[in-house]
Amino acid sequence: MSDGEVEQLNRRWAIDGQARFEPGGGGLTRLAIHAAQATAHVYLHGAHVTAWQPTDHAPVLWLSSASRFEASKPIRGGVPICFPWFGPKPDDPDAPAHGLARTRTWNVSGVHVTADDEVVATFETRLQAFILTYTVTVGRTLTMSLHVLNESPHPQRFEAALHTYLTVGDIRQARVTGLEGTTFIDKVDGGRRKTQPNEPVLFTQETDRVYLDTDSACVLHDPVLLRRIVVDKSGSRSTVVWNPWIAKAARMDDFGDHEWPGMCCIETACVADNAVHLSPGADHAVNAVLSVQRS
Ligand code: TA6
Repeated sequence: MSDGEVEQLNRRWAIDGQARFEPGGGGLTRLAIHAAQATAHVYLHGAHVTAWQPTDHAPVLWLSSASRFEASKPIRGGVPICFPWFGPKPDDPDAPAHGLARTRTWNVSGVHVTADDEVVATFETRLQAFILTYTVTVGRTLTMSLHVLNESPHPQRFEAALHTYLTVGDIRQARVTGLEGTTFIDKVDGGRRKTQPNEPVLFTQETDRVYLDTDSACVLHDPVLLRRIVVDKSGSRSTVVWNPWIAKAARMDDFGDHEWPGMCCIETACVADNAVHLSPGADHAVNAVLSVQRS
């Protein structure tokens, strides 16, 4: 985007001292938000939230130091939007993993400040049979809402995930609660379906699990940073938990070999058995709400 186009966005949408478009990584345009109680970055590339930091807390979202910032590549970290499929496309091995939404440039459709001094930014894009509207609300909590409208005359099925990367002091000492007793697809064990015991999710190896039929909020307990990150949700029946561990991190060229202990994905999703089916003209919203508590 040219300087002129960025300035045009600012003339239309900037809010003095609270929201302004600027060149970010790789020259890609981002919205820099300085709300009363938090800061954040959202790139037009993928409508990708890459940073959220409430006042008096360490950064909450994790971003790889090796991330690409290129139009053809997803940003590694933050909250990629996976849509309209999750993971590899079953009928097309050449299709990009996690769909098309995270590598396209979204349009800005609104920026405003609420009565509670939260900054709300809205982005839109048309993708296949769908109109997507993504609303990001920045304050002491971070709310991300992906609204999907089927604008076609035919029934449509989609998968979606707000693929949230969280910063953690040391994944080997962290635990995730909220999924006890839930069925999951274990992607590091041939996709076998298992049941989470009545205990937290602990991390001792590559962990890649799609938990199904769960409406529960999850809590990432971090005894190193002495905090809990709560991932609450609505409109989502799946939760994905992922850490690549040593070997997979080394295989990803946009993920630092030694970064894996510092991150944990807790993804707010509608995937596999929980994919969404929309009649013509119907809509659905997937909502994630992040908050941080000292522990
Ligand atoms: O959500 C976990 C996962 O599906 C893992 O299997 C891993 O592939 C991760 O997503 C990242 O996918 P990406 O295409 O962004 O490298």
